[in-house]
Amino acid sequence: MPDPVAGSEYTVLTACPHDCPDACSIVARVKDGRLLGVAGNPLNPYTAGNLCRKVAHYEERVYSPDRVLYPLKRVGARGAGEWRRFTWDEALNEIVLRWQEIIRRYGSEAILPYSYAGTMGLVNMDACTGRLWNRMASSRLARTICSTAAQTGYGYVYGASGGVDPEDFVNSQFIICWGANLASTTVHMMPIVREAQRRGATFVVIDPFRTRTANAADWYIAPRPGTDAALALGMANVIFAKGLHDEAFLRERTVGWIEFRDRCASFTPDRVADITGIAAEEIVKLAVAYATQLPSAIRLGYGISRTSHGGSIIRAISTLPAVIGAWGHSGGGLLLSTSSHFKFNSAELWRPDLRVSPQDMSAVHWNRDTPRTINMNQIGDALLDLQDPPIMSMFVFNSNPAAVAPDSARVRKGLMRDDLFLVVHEQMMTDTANLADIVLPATSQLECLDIMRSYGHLYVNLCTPAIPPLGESRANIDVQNALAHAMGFTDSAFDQDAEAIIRAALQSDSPLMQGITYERLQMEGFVRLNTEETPWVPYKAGHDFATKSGRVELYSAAAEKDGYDPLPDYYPPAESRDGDPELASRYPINLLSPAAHHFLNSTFSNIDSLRKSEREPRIWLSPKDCEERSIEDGMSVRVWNDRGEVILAAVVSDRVKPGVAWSPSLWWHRDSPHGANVNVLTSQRVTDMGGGSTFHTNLIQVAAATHVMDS
Ligand SMILES: Nc1nc2c(c(=O)[nH]1)N[C@H]1C(S)=C(S)[C@@H](COP(=O)(O)OP(=O)(O)OC[C@H]3O[C@@H](n4cnc5c(=O)[nH]c(N)nc54)[C@H](O)[C@@H]3O)O[C@H]1N2
Ligand SMILES: Nc1nc2c(c(=O)[nH]1)N[C@H]1C(S)=C(S)[C@@H](COP(=O)(O)OP(=O)(O)OC[C@H]3O[C@@H](n4cnc5c(=O)[nH]c(N)nc54)[C@H](O)[C@@H]3O)O[C@H]1N2
Ligand SMILES: [Mo]
Repeated sequence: MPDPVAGSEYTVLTACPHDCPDACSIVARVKDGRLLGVAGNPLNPYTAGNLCRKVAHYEERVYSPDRVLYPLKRVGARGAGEWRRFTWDEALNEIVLRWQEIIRRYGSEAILPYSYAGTMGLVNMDACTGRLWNRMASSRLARTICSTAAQTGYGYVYGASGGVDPEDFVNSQFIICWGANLASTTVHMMPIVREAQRRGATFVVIDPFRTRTANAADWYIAPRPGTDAALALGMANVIFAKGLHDEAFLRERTVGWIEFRDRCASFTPDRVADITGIAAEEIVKLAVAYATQLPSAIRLGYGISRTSHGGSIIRAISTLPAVIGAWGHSGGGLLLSTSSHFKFNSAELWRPDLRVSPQDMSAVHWNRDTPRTINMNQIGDALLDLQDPPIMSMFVFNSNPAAVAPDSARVRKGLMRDDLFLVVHEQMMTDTANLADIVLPATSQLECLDIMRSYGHLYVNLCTPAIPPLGESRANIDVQNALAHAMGFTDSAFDQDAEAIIRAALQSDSPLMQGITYERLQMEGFVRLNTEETPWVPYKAGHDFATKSGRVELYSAAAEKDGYDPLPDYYPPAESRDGDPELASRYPINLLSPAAHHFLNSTFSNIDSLRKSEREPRIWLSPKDCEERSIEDGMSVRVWNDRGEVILAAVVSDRVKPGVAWSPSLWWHRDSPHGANVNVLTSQRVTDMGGGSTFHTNLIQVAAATHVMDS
């Protein structure tokens, strides 16, 4: 931290840590150790001096009345909110005594670290997800709630998620934003899109909900939820049939294009129209425009992959740029994620070398050689049903599972278990922290050191602390190192502080990482990956894709080996008219619950000004569905399915078609009517590939709350 002169105002170059592709460079203004405000760093070409609504008044979050400032021990009933302050030493001792007892009786797998991306820092996320837990042989967490379905589907085609440079979209003539809500979730991409539009590009949005992004589009297309694979394969079919494909690219740089073309042939415009609800002529028009208004690019979202067949959907859409040979040309290609371009030294972060076997930790008879893995999307069932051993302790950090995980009623029941020892390391007294036995206070990013990659651009950011930790809060890495020491682990890894870990992570042979040093990051705040040019065009002729063949795998032997069809296909969503007619007859409406504009998952949902902007927990319903149910705008409605029930305020709106509903995520249960947010309705079912979440494949019924319904 800089050593300021008392009474003077100064600035610190730092970065936003939140789970967002934009990973902004920030200038923090500080006086006497207090944060006065933040602004986007004007020198970073992608941040361009702008911050989103959520982060623009970050001081509201840093100094929120919900901040946890001291270690707290539960004194009343679980969830009653009665706490006693105690010291860090007492807290660490108690945790370790309980854990040692659990390991002795149940084995180390009875302990589960549960985390996601509260901070995306490589130190306080990546390193904290490996190291200690490897050494403890705890159960492993499959971190699947967000991106693994998409990564797996995309990976079968391209090997790794190395999308095109977002700054190159200004050079596109045709941009499809597909299942992404850029104007809310990737706000720094919108000025780039607008600039492309000024230069003549057509901007298309494909989304069952007419989002803010769709309002900025030249052409908006609303498919039935979960049917996009059919649309993509249908577009490919039109392109092949009209001879608009790039045969040279297909021959030289793909695998299996003939088999792929034959597969697409069954996706005629009429069949696709029937599946997607989009007119056949519009499908043809879209395919022709995509293949002829060159260069054309697709911005693909993760949101669309949170459907029962999300992996197959992403896989099908991802083939399109190869069909028209869009790769390797400025303004062309596809961007799902840029993350695999950041080649940090991941072994130095995760430290797989620290792994021991559960058998090394205790002599319990059910111990395996390798710890089991628990899918975070099924944490409700895992807490309630798993045996040999049951989960006896959960250590939660960087996440708020009570609010964000699907099938909330089950999750909450699991977290309420009397015999569960629940420790939550948090900044805020969240729905999850409120159920804990011990709450440990966490620093905000402005109070600790870290380094960030991005999944939406090509800049590395250093998060330099701007202010001292509030209260007794500590960074994740410091807490986990302290726990390791208290457990008696003597490995030198646990003596590494954030700076040592960052320096180790920067040791990389990748040409893209050359010249990125800790010292330079300290001076400049951010450094662009060492690309040949700006904007950067990856995968030019002569540069391999990351698949085994080095080509785009339209026919995937890897998929076949994993038990999937080697060619992409369309599958009806599990909960839908075609996927489960019986269920659809009882629950005729498909609920989508994607990102809210003013919240970030459940982060920021406790900040007064943002809560005011988001108004109240709401659900958008079509005029037809409302009329049939005598629902008027603003009315409280009951929304339910076999998993549970919530009360929401209805918005009668033609932004959704009949049979579709939209409710932005995520309010805290604490702030929701009857203490239940939309995740009471979502299911623990996982995607076809990658074990991902299915937040958008959930059928519901709706009725005016004043009417008594039989359920
Ligand atoms: N303001 C804000 N920003 C965020 C977040 C947030 O919560 N709030 N979350 C952050 C995180 S963790 C992530 S992963 C990213 C997510 O960023 P996005 O990928 O943009 O995610 P979502 O908004 O969840 O979903 C995108 C869109 O997919 C649409 N969709 C759902 N089902 C389908 C379908 O079957 N077909 C099509 N075509 N579209 C579908 C939804 O209606 C939604 O508008 O955003 C990050 N940024
Ligand atoms: N219905 C529905 N549910 C969803 C989604 C959806 O679209 N619809 N989106 C899903 C997606 S894409 C995702 S990624 C998940 C996100 O799930 P989570 O990663 O759990 O996301 P957040 O709700 O942002 O909770 C992060 C928590 O980490 C805390 N935190 C922040 N920084 C730190 C730190 O440095 N240390 C510690 N110890 N804690 C910290 C924050 O205070 C916050 O409470 O939610 C999923 N849930
Ligand atoms: Mo996410």
